[in-house]
Amino acid sequence: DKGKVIECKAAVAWEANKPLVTETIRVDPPKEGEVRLKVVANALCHTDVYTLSGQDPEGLFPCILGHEAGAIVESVGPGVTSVQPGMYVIPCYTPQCKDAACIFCQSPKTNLCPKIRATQGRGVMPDGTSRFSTLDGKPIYHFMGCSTFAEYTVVAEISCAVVSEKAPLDKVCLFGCGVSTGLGAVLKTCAVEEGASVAVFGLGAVGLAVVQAAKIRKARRIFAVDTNPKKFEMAVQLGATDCLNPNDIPDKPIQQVIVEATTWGVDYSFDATGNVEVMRAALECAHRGWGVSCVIGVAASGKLIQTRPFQLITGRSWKGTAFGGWKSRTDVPDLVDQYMDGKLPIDHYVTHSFEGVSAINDAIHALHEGDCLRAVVSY
Ligand code: NAD
Ligand code: AHE
Ligand code: ZN
Repeated sequence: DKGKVIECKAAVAWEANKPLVTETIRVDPPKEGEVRLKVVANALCHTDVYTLSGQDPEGLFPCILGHEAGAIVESVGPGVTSVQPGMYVIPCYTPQCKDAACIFCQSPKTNLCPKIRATQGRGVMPDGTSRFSTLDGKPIYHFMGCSTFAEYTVVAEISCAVVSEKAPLDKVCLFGCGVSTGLGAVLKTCAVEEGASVAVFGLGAVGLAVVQAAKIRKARRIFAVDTNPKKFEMAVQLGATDCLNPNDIPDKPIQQVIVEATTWGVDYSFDATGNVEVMRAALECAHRGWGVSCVIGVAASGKLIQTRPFQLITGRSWKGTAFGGWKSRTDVPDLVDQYMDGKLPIDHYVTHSFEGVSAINDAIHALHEGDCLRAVVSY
């Protein structure tokens, strides 16, 4: 079907806070520098739910959400050289253009390639138009440069991480966002060292991947904090040494509990909740003199973080991570290879599996239920 419009099923978000509607849509062929993908499996990340809820200032409707997927290249547009039809790819919302003139791609300090960020945030492809439309010709917005709640999607070539064709896409799709992010926050953004103490707030797939990576780095003590105690079993399996439910300790701020348990606080802390009060607690439980706190969670529109500046004066620092700091096209294939070699297990994050695009609403329901880490929908 190269060069032709494809009609296929997609779960369309028509408006905020409404269930997705399964529609037959039209997917245009890829233009210059673009790639059309057959999406094989999609895992639901909390961020999709957040945008659907209407709290994302960049949330545009109608759109096709989804950004944690495994796919096969269907066809490529003019000028595309790094992927070919049939290749296995993970679409990455943080692209990597690798241009010699891209100071971000050339810097080892960041993964935040800005090449297509502006149009991505406006829900369109780099030429300012959409490849998705309804059967009666109304355009549908893209999302995070991925839009994987559709059987076929179009993404930029620079958003495609080529991975092993032996990889099970219904598992390695997790490397498209949450699991990579939690792992990278520890291994890359904070470069946690052996023997460090760590606290992680929020034990969804992102926070649990923080625990898993802290264990890989041989952290000495790993505090796992969640208001949902169902999450503690997996946290302990992955290496948490102390599980804390703030609701069990109503008379003391959770940061105080962690500081008292460690004398001066933890070397590294991570927010994986998106709650700005929790971000403050995470900063304030960091070690006097050198503690680093990393924001991973995405807060709702209009929310601000706060703390006493004294917390920073006395040596704590606040940082954040997007996609765990991984340079997507370089690093994601490596993560997949480590998984394939049995060195980086991730199957435990897949708690729910469904079939067909229309089951994405079931995945959303599962993520809300509280015992779901990742719900994977195979198309
Ligand atoms: P999730 O919904 O599966 O997990 C969130 C967890 O936080 C749940 O276990 C919940 O019980 C817990 N929680 C909620 N309120 C809490 C509180 N007050 N104290 C302690 N725990 C609390 O979500 P996820 O998919 O793991 O994503 C986590 C966050 O990370 C989301 O905000 C998501 O948008 C964000 N995210 C950011 C990036 C990035 O690159 N920065 C990437 C992926 C996801
Ligand atoms: N659109 C939001 C910001 C959303 C946000 O911060 N997204 C994270 C990724 S969440 C993945 O599940 C991120 O990495 N952002 C960096 C980027 O370039 O988007 C808003 O506030 O406008
Ligand atoms: Zn995500």
